Amino acid sequence: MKHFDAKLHVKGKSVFTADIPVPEGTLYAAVFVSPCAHGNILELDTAKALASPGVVRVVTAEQIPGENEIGNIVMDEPLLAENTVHFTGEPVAVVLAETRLQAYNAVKLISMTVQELHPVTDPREAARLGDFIVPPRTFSCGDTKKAFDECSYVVEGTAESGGQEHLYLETQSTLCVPQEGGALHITSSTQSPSYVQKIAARVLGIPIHLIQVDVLRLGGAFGGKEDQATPWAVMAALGSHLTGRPVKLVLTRHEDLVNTGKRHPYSYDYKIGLDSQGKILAWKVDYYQNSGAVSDLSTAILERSLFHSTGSYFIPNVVATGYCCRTNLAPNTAFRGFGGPQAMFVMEAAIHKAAMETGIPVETIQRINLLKPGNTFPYGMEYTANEARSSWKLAERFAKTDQKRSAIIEFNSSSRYMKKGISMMPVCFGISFTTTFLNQASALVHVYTDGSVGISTGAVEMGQGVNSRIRQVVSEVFSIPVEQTRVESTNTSRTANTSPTAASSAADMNGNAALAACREIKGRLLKTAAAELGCAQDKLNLRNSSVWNGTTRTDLTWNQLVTKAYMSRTDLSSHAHYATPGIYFDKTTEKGKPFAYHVAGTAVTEVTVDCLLGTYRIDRVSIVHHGGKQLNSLLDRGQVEGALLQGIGWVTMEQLDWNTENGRLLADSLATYKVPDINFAPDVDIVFAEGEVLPDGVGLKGSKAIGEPPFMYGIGAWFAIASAMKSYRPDISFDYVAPMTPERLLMTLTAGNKS
Ligand code: LUZ
Ligand code: MOS
Repeated sequence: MKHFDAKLHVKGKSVFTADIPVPEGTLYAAVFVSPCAHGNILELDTAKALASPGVVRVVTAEQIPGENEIGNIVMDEPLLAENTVHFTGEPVAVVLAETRLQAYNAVKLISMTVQELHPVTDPREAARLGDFIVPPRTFSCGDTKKAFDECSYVVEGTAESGGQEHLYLETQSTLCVPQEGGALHITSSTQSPSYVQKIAARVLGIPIHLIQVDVLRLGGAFGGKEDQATPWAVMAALGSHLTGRPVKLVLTRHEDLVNTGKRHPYSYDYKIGLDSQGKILAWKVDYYQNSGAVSDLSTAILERSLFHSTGSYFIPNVVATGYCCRTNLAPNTAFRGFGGPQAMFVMEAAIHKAAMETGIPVETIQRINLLKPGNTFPYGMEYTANEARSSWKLAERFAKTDQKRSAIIEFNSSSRYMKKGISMMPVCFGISFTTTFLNQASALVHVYTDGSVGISTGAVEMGQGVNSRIRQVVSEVFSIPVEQTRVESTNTSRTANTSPTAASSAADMNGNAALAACREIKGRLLKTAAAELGCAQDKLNLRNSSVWNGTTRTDLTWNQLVTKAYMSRTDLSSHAHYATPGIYFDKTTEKGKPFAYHVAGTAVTEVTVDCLLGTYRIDRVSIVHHGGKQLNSLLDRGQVEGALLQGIGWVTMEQLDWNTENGRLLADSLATYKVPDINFAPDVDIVFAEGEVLPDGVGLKGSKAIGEPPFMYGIGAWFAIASAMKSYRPDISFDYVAPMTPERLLMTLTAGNKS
């Protein structure tokens, strides 16, 4: 079954927020943002802007009727700056004008005098200054002190991984339309309609029920719209509230690049201890997270790093400490993997360095330390699957790694500058929001009198195909064609108190809620059928758009049954709630069972590096992915391929740099920020293997979450490139900095060259 939006997308008929026809009288918003990264506001002059053609109002912090606070976890985020600015691109004033051009022209007339202060861009500098968003947090198990003393090898080092721009095709967009009685209808390109609703209510000082947030679909999000759609939506709501007119706010690409946060860059210190065979006995790691100027989701992202501190490996003695370092960058935020990729990168870096220093092959250290059923993670949860090991073994067989390694040795021995490399990348990713209470969802299902079905859930369609999956499972329960079902827009008045569509869990949770609602309706329908047919209800079932009695088809069709039920005054609607069972976490001991399950798999990456030019080609990635029972193989393939390429981009070509003097983003356009395109994409071979059987009610009909885990297969590209570099220059030493851009590659290869 194909993604239902595919046809609309290729015809250009899909509707995004910016496409919605605006009501008469709509005002256009443009935002004046801080031009500098850190300073005290001495003077803000909006008079010229207000006097310019078409401008109706210029909104600044003091006009906010409720609280100037959009924080969700830590209350440190003003909607509009007051007195001080903390990052370039921080919103200061919102101009409302009759046309978009007039609004943008007026923004240029705003002047702000700032007494500039020193901007901090480096998380280690923030750490030295003690500027943390929350106190440091440590996960530990065993006795590392004692274990390091007993190790045959102890290897220490540092590493760094860069940020990443989400580059969703649709920039942050909102249309807010006032309703009677002070109510507002907000269409927002958000992953979190309920956050937009809650924060808008707080900023405006009105109850939540006056605000309805509606989301039809997003043009990509990747985490970039989990928290960071909120400010723009709330600015539009504020504009509507103050003027009584509809307000549309759509960021330009440049604004979106500069004003919104990205994946967190991390700096790392680590120490790894091994026995003489390569068994890892001890692991100590410090994460210096570059959180940006305000907290956003940084604390939750750091927490996910701590949960993934040992990657796919079992290590008995661990101390992992994380620091949320406050810097003067746009608030860094959720991005596919949510701190997991960072933790796995430094784990692999440490293993690689240990291999280089001990002479034990990298893949040996990796393989012998893979998780086994019965192993316990540092946070106290037991690993019950055998997937870390089985996917590794299958991947070796599937990709014929032995043959490939021999072929690479042969190729490299006869090729002077072109060198091939290969790596293995095991991934093990915990599924569930680590914030336990977020693991809930609800659905509202209506069966209409013609037998068609309307479904509302809290899930937001952002291209990942969650609506297709939900339609698929709903059509299965009723045993009707999928065309007879429809998923409505995500709307806070139909589905309330929703968790963000995030953590790879939206299909699992909202799909299960929809299933529960459908089963409820199905029960009522079968009761009607039993009365109608005069037979026992427990023998009846729905199959192929008809009622069946055991193995015989009755004359009662789905459509007739629905009509009969309606005529006998049966409720054809149902609301249901789903809460992921069995999860808990105790933050005082940092132990518990935070995840419903883990997703594991292994990728084999092959590359060719031109060691003279510094360029490389990712030739092929072969993946064995344990995804449970596949629900929709095309959607799964799309998610694995997309996530893989995004992961490869993160560790190879996507480089975000900031000017350390003034804190300004240098890669602020698509001329300077490069993402992988189809020409860069490797051949991808994927084997989907079922793996462990999930308990009932966990996962969606036996399938596992798939949005984020495959991102981390991309990390293998860094290490495959490293392996090619090493065969060009065996004495090389790596600094373990991602991304490995061609420039960095050349500089690494030529470091210490005397000639
Ligand atoms: N968002 C969130 C997430 O709020 N909590 C999480 O644990 C999470 N994990 C992955 C992606 N987004
Ligand atoms: Mo996310 S990183 O919004 O699942």
